[in-house]
Amino acid sequence: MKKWLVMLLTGLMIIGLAACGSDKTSSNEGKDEKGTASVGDSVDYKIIGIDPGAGLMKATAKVVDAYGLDDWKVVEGSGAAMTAALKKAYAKKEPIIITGWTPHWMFAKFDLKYLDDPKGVYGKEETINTIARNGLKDDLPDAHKVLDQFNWTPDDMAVVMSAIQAGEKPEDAAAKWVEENADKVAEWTKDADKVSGDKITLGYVAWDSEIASTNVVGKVLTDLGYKVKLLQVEAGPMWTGVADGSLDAIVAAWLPSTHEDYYNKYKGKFEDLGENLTGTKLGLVVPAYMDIDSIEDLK
Ligand code: PBE
Repeated sequence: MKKWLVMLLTGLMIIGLAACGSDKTSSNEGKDEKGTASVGDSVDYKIIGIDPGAGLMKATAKVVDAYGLDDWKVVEGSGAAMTAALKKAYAKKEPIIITGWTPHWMFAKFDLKYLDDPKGVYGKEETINTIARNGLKDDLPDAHKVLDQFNWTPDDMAVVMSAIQAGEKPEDAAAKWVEENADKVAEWTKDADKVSGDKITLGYVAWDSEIASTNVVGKVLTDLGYKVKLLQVEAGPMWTGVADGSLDAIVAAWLPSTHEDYYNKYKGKFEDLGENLTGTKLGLVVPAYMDIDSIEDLK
């Protein structure tokens, strides 16, 4: 190469670098005092949410408000899209913030942490309740009895959830759990008589926790002789369905806060059969390798 060309190019490079450098120092937006990118920058100010009807999304909107996260966007999607995004980010050790809940298989599969919620916007530990349509007790008393007696633990649910996550069909994972937990199932079916082909429809949303529970209860009712239909719907229609009687029951009511709006809207139009699981949690969840601990760190 000609000497003058080398000099020209070198000169241009120096000017270019200087321009970049001055650009960096003049615009300090989104950088902390050390000059490193903020958490917000690193995830494009996005919180990966789930389906818009979920109580978790409503709670997260309140969180954004309460903590003044005005620059942030909660991305709508689904439980499956959220876990897919998490899986992808985790594999590359990239930062990601998701809306999460317990019980969920993701805590067994990935090393994750809940961000502290010092304002307590996500609320306290909740229960998952079973809700029956009005009149179910008279129409299908044995199913009603089973639904009323159904209760298990987050650990039980985790077994089914993890099997599904590992690739088993939900109905197969549920059948296996039912087979291996005959004593628990015997408690749920105590004093319930066999039927022959009575129809029952259970509604559920495609949240991993509810896919697991609904399939297990569906299997128990099938074994009792019911012709069971599991109907996947959105959260709003699930509550509307059990209130207007188009669904016979749901085992997916997160109370008292997550589904509070739905619960209050249809109060009197359904029968609350009480809790089937205790010890749930909602919140913002990040991989443990991220260097933040509190929702306040997002500000
Ligand atoms: N969830 C799982 C649901 C209830 C079950 C926490 C995503 C919700 O937010 O409504």
